[in-house]
Amino acid sequence: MADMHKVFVYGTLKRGIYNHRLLPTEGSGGPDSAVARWLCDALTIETWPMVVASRYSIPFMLDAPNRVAAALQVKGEVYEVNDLCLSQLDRLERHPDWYVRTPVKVRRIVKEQLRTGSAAGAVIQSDPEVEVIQAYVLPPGRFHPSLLEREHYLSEYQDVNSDNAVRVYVPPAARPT
Ligand code: PCA
Repeated sequence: MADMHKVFVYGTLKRGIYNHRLLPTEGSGGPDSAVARWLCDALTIETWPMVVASRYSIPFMLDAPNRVAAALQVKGEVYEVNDLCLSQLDRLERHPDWYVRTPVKVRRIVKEQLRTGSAAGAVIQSDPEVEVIQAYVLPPGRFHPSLLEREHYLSEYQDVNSDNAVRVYVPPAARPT
């Protein structure tokens, strides 16, 4: 069997969002086709400053875990992907020249109650087991240091159609060359 790799995604690769097409969970698999399998939703153990930045409104986890006062734990999804799928993700994120695929400590979310109605105030419960999974984060030196001085960071990236959407993501194909 081909090697499989676990990836934690927190931005436009999440289900329902633009780049999720690069995680073909319906794929038949095999060495010639990219295939991904959803394993769980997860929450980072550490706080990470997550911002939507650049003129293209791109989500970034900035590589400064547990170092920024207002940063939050980030919620995302864990997938198992084959070699071809991983190489397509690396190409999208321009790893290692832009984002860098970096080990991040996460915990599986086993249950989440909506913060509405009678369940108001309920919190995300997560599995005590910690796993170290690779995620695409932006290393120091590739972002302006002032991005670490914000008073608010995201804990969950949403696309423009959702309530806490910030700005509209501009996919690579729509950017001027
Ligand atoms: N794609 C990667 C990193 C940020 C982005 O938009 C992801 O979803 O995890």
